[in-house]
Amino acid sequence: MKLYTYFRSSAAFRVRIALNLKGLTYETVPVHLARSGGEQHQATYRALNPASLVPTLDDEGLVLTQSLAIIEYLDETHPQPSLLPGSPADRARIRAIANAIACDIHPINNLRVLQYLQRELRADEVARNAWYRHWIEVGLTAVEAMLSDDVRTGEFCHGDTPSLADCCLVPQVFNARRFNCPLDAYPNVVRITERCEALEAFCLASPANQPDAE
Ligand SMILES: N[C@@H](CCC(=O)N[C@@H](CS)C(=O)NCC(=O)O)C(=O)O
Repeated sequence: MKLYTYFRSSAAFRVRIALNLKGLTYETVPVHLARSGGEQHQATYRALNPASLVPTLDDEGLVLTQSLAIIEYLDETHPQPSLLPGSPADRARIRAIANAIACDIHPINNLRVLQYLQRELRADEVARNAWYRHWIEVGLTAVEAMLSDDVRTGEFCHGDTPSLADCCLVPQVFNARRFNCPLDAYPNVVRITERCEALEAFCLASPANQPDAE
């Protein structure tokens, strides 16, 4: 398998965690999101991923996009350890936490949104950081409530094994820390993130441990 990735991309980080949890080896193909106007916009990459976003997974010629779809594909093709375990209700909760991050927080703080704020709306760095931190606060407040109000929360977001939800949580917290967002109001988010970070699969997937890290 080949993973088109960028070390700091949280969507690619999710897939790297899933690949590691499953014990799957893969080749890293770096796509630099900032260099040369963004390599994700080059025609050769756009032919693989029409949205010009990372990650893209090439599984022996089968090209897959969208991190959550990729992780579900990996989970179906390599079922153990399951990243969507349990009953339909369990899986719905895991997907709800994952989507609260991947659909409700991440897209509005993505690079191209921040670039649009800067280039088209002339928002300065202070304003862009305020935007970023605001949507982190709104989103993580919801995630914290989902975790604290439910007995199914365990060592990890759902029970005592890592799931799709944890694959999404850890990269989002990495982003929050990078932008100096206060995390004191989210004790479950922080506790679960630290529990995940103690695992090799998460550690090896982290931005600092990527071959394209700067
Ligand atoms: N929904 C997509 C989001 C992918 C995404 O937004 N990737 C970011 C990096 S985390 C990206 O490629 N950004 C490039 C840009 O904004 O130009 C997924 O989950 O794969």
